[in-house]
Amino acid sequence: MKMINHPLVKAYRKFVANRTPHAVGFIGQPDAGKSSLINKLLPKAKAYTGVHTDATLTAQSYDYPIYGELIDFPGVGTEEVTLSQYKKMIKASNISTFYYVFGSKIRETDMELIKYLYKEKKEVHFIYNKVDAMVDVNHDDSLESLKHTKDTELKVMLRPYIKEQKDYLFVSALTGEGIETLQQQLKTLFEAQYQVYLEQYNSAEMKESYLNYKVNSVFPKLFTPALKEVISRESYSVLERTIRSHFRVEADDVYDKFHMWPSIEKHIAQQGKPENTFSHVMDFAKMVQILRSAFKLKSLNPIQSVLGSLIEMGLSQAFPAVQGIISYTNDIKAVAKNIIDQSTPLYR
Ligand SMILES: Nc1nc2c(ncn2[C@@H]2O[C@H](COP(=O)(O)OP(=O)(O)O)[C@@H](O)[C@H]2O)c(=O)[nH]1
Ligand SMILES: [Mg+2]
Repeated sequence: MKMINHPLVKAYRKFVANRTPHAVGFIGQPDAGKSSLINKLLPKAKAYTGVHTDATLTAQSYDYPIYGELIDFPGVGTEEVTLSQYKKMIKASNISTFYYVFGSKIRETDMELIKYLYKEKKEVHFIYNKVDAMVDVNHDDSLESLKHTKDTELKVMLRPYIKEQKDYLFVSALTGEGIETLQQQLKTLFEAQYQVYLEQYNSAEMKESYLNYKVNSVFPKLFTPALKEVISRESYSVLERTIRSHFRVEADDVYDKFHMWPSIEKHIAQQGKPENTFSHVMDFAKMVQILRSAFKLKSLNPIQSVLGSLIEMGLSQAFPAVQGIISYTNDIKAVAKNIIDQSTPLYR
């Protein structure tokens, strides 16, 4: 079966990844070398480096081999991005693990943000970049003792807020020093995240939540002003196509599953002759209820007028049609579930 590259499978992989940890953020001081580090880690990445890079206001994402992403954030403590905007950006990103990159002394703004990261229960690691340029002006301290001084500075600054002992990873994006260690850490990190992704991918809850989301979001595409026309002409193939393509299910997939074509029309026919109706008010309420439970809708506001025009045409015709549409949607949902059940979580 061709489940590996099936568009539905690709979409589901993305859905799962977006709901599980799949990224590591590089944040920290402006000009510390965040973008340079990403370029060093991912030779194919072209993160923009240089003096004015921190005018970049948005975080940039770079694919990590096999699984995950490295996210290049703008610098902390610039005029372009205020601290509160920065916090919002972190919150919106949903990233659980960060590398905080330094290229010079810890500042008040750094501390503010680090405190925030811990408050938000983020995993934070520290990098001291440009270790190649770390020289003692008096030339009487060895590199080891300079590193020791930096580590001590970090520990002293963090002590009031963080119980764990935190050390710098000393690296240089220029000479490559420490990059292998960083790569090892990232590998371990992404492997752990990938395990979570695998479990989630195969969980019944995640599949159900994806399929329900699809059912919910196809609704506005079906209940458009054109629906009245479709129902009165009893030509449902447009709706069927809309539903299939929304689920990214192809005609062949449907045939494989049913060995016959399901159709809205067949569903309508199975329901038998509709009763004659007396009360439009009651029928309207019934239709709303059917739609509510079928689509788990919170608000029917956007389709009120569509429902209104269905009622106008006489419910005896609209009712079975709406139920036929719901049944067909459930058929396609079952086909989609079948495809996902047989698919592999292979990410990239
Ligand atoms: N000496 C030295 N310079 C570096 C290193 N990493 C980055 N730089 C330079 O520092 C400047 C800022 O780098 P960039 O990656 O844009 O920093 P960002 O603002 O944190 O993304 C650039 O001119 C880089 O060439 C390093 O490890 N050593
Ligand atoms: Mg940058």
